[in-house]
Amino acid sequence: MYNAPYNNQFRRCDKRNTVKTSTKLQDQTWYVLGVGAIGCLWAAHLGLAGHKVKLILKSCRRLKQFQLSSEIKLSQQSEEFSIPAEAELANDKTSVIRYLLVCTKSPDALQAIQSIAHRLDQSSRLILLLNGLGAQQAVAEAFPNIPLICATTTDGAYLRSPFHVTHAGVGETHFGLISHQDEKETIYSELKSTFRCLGLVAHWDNNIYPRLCNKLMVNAVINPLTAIYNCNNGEILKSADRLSLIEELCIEIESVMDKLCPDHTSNLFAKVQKIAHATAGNYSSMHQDIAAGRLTEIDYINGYLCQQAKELSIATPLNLKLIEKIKALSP
Ligand code: KPL
Repeated sequence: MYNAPYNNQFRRCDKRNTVKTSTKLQDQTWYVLGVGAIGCLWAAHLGLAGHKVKLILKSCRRLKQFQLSSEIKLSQQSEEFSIPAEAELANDKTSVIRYLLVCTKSPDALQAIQSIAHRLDQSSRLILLLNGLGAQQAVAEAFPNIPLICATTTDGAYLRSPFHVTHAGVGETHFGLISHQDEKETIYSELKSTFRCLGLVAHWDNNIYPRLCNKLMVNAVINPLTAIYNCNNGEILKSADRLSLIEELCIEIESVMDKLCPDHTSNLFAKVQKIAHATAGNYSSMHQDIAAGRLTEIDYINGYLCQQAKELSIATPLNLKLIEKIKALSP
């Protein structure tokens, strides 16, 4: 299912070796903000494809930790790669950032981008690979002069240790422009060549909103339920009571999305069961956030849905209940 991951021009590193040379196809420096599993996965693949990668870190402690090796480790399909990268603090530099990939948690996205606002201009390509909805709109309002690209992924990844990512499930990432539509063709042709050389599957969508909504709908069921029941994705399917709650919840979510995004895919109940089954052994990101005492993305998933529903005068009692329960479990 992978795209041909490595072009002949790139030297592929052997197991546990470091990528020593690579002939750059394009002169692109990619900055990555948010170095969780997905941020590291993309940073690693951009580096493997020959781009210069710079991580923007939020503390001196993280910077020092990264500089012990100055590389990102990627484990995938029983192979290990070490990809050299650079890192800097948000306020350390002043040079303009042209390619910025934002993979933070949704609640942190706006503030993180604002911390480097002085380095962004109209030529910047701002790509938001975030969960849920709401943060993208806040960034679009705060940065009206910069074309905003949103992305959503089904790749599965987890961090083994800081800056060491395992690509656990091969999925796809879809990108699309949500502002400055007049620049669509230029931006698309620019990014197309980057995506083509990546070892990740990436597609451009003319309308990314339905895809963001589809992901949100699934997350609005699996994420809070796994956190509330303190279980993995598969276990939410394991009782008749849980299944009937899921079914009712799906109906409520669809009633909102039918109005909000008529292009969403149908039969959420079947889709949730399929995804929970396919990722049965995984713990959802919300379960992991609660377990680690972090703020969750509930306001950008079920919260976004309820807020939109309120404007549409649609009742969402089940979603409101889930939000209340998650907030009670959150720090
Ligand atoms: O996207 C996910 C998440 O955990 O955020 C799911 C689909 C629930 C997979 O774990």
